[in-house]
Amino acid sequence: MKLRIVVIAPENPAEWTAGLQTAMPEAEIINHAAQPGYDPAGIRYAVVWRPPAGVLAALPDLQAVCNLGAGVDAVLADPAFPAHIPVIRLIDPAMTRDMSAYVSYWVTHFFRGFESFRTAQAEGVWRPHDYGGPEDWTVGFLGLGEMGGRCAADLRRFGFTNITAWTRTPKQIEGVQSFAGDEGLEPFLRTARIAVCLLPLTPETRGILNARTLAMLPPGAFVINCGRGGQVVTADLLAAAESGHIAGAVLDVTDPEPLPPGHPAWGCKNVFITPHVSALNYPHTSVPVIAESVRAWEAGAKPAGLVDRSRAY
Ligand code: OXD
Repeated sequence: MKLRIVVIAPENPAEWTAGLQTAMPEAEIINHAAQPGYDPAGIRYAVVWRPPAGVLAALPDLQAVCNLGAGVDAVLADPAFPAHIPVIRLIDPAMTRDMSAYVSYWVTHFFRGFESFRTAQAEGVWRPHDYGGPEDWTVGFLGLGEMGGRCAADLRRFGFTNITAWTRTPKQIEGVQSFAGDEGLEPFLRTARIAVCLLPLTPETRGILNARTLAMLPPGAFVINCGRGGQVVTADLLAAAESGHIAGAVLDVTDPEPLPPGHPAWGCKNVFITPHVSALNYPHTSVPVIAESVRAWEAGAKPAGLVDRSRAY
């Protein structure tokens, strides 16, 4: 019997199915959306993005879930999803590269004060300003996984010599000052002129950026959130941005998401919203990674990105 894999993807399921079929001719790839009534027996893998609750629990022979993204919170949020099924998050080098470019763009935007040129242009005024050096700016990462590590390394190439990171347990990465655990959060926040959130969403990280912790950032700090919307208490961020304590923020992820029309965040002039596009995944780069994970699991090996379900990332 052929290896059976189901694709449960809300966007472009046909493209993902076709891509996987080409990469894995040895398998039967089923498109959940287009093949209603397919036989769930013998399906060993589900390739998913935000699967509807209960769908995975209906696959009796499921061996592992391959998530079409780095954050697996939506899979783990399904109360019916069996606790023993392994989940593999996507580590796509193209997404890691794109995230780093996105973060570098916004760090540059904020530290060079590019916004003021927009204002000057609207006034028709030639108004250069000094911006100091990147070494004067401490960029602090909340979360230092695959993506955070790449962002930190790339920023160092642009001269950001003061890079810090806050993680659950201490991490040693060249050129990055590590802070960890509950006791490390305040000293980490106190120095971060630009705080970049790349954390997974877990019960511990939900609401981690709130009125109390935002107040620990230096006055005039900037916040970039590319983790999950639930990590920022939006009302608290908007209040801090309106008071000027937070000089600017960019939210690529929001709570709720998508941000509904009329939400106050749309109108906050120093908060930029991008619609969850910091690092998109495309079949031509992600499918080979997924195929490798499935083949590794079939061969009894541990694929990169295997989630520790006790930590939820
Ligand atoms: C991801 C995402 O989890 O794009 O990779 O949000």
